[in-house]
Amino acid sequence: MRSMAAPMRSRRSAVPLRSVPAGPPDRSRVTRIPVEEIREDFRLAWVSRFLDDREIALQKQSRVFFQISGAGHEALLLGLGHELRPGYDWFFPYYRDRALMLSLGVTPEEILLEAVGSSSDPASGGRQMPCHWGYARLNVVTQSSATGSQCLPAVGCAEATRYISRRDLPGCRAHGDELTYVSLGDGATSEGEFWESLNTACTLHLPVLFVVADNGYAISVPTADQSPAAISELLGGFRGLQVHALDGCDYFEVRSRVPAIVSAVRAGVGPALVHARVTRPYSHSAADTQSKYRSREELEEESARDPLVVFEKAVVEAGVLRAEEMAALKEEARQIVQAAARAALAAPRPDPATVTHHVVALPSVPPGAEEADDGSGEVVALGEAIKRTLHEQMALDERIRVFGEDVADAREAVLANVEGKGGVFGTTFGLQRRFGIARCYNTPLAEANIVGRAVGQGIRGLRPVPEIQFFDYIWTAMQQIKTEAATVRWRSNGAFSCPMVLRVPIGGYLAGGAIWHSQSGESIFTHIPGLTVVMPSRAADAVGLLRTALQATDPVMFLEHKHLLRQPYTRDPFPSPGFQIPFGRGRVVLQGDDLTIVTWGALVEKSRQAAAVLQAELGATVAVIDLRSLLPWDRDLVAEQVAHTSRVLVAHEDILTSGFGAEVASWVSEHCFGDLDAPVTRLGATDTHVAYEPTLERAILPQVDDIVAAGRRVLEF
Ligand SMILES: Cc1ncc(C[n+]2csc(CCOP(=O)(O)OP(=O)(O)O)c2C)c(N)n1
Repeated sequence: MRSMAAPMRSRRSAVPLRSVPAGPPDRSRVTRIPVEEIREDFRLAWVSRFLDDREIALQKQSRVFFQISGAGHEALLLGLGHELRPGYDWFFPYYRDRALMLSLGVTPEEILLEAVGSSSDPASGGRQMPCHWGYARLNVVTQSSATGSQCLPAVGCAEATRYISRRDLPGCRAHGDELTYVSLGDGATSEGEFWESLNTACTLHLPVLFVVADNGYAISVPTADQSPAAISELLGGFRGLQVHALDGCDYFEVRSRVPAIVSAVRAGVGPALVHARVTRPYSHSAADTQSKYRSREELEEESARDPLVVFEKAVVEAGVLRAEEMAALKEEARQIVQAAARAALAAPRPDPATVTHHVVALPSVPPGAEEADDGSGEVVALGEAIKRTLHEQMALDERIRVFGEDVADAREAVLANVEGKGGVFGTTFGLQRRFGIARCYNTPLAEANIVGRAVGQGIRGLRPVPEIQFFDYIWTAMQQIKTEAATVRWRSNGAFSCPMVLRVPIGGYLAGGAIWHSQSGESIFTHIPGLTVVMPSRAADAVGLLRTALQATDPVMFLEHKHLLRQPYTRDPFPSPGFQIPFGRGRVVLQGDDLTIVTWGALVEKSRQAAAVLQAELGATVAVIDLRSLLPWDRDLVAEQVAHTSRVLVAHEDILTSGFGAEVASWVSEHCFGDLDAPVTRLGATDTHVAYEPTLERAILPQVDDIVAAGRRVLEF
């Protein structure tokens, strides 16, 4: 049965690698590196390895709750560290980048503080698993767990470098030759976000250093099962990308090859990708047992290439240090880790009362800002109001950049001779012409790319305004919205934040929009802590909310109802400059005594019409509340109205089941029960998708008659 246990031969052609050189060693590879650096890195390599060992031991004692190692990646990362500048370059690391963190100046104690979950852990204060790095002082950006999702924010960060370094912007800093480092495993190169990031890094010639640390596996899946060839071979068609394959187990090879690669990126030649073969001597994580899927022979073969073994052998064979000196360095590393573990174990644990800290920081709006409108502005509808506010705010704040599919006017070369596009709804019309292509630009047709790049720019202090062309196509950006943008502040315990105003045309009543252009679905996003979700239904609200959104330091989802953009009933005088609307503040559209309709978006106007019918038919006066802001939402206003009318109907365009009305209704039932004279009632679309043919669409989406019927039921209960 021996053949069954033998390691599978790789289907793909191997990247040529040198491990321990056969024959007489080339001494100069070693001797040209200052001996102090060799000592320091050998010691750090062992600090890294001993940190792994210590975490594994502590996990067995239930004093650490997860472990993922950096073992086998040390030589690559320490070699790279010499060319990278902490607090100057920007870092979007992978969880195996333990040795790089040490090289950049993270202390062993800081690393263990995250492993034990201490409140003193600078990366997350006990919120993230070990090895989810994040050190603001070093420009190491807080890391999520989603493999590959770091690549697009990294590209956005590099875009920010270019933009910021040419301007003097408040709160933003950049150096002309800084680079953005992003690393990932061979498995993560299968993620679409990686490819989307390469696309933009190459198109824009951005200073990004991609490092793929290829240890041959993604948990138990061999690299050969992930892709048809080694990543460095697959990338041949990426014009402008320098691709380098090297032996990441050989510290001296990394030291000799990386300087030229990095200086080309710094010089502005464009992005580079290093594909480094490394090893994985420990299992994927403490939850994995690699002997279940890797043969003994394979593991033995790999252990001969262990970078720590290769490092020592090269140094001793070159006669630079003696074996005893290497042993002493190793012993020093052991002591360093022991002391760090003692300190980390004695460090304070987080206070459970802090779990709700740093979810979101709502922007403060000056008192009276909502009344600060003299009504003298030109009367405009919702879409025009949004457009004018973008113009106004971009003129005031150079940190704002608008980007997405079709948002620009036209190619610069033809701009003088054409009208310009400015978005499929015309909302961004004229922004490129007025502010230039650096401030309003088109992106690839790739929603994750759009939002992910906004994440990186927001983290750098810019105020990105990405646009998703239609809500119906937002899903490929979901990982960037939910996993990245919304969690940045919380997962870093407040060390990082991610401002962005994500503008999203939404909703139906278009007669023909169908399933792919008419969906709602705001409740999916109101379920995401860290996001703010607003949905104005008229011009003044749009202006006031957009001005506030552009001052937020966390992501805001700004939902623009397509059907409302040009409706005359959304028109208002364009508000005076000081006018703003705080998040979480609803508006009384109609006063009434007998029933409160709580609504938002397109149903505000329909509810107003329904209220008139109910008054005419039943003599009932109906209050209509436009929430405007869904996350957070105005519980106080709703409670006040329910106390006054004792009857409430929650009406929305989104489908009924798990619509946001369910949240409002359940809150009212729980907190306003004593005020109610009738069951809290909900109205929404049928639990279907939105159809194309107009009579079908009418049957699906709530109409005025439906609101009247539901209102009547509540009133007559
Ligand atoms: C998007 C996503 N899918 C799945 C996982 C679970 N997961 C964590 S690590 C990992 C394998 C990653 O392999 P690779 O990128 O090769 O890195 P390595 O662990 O080998 O260094 C997987 C599947 C995840 N974290 N994120």
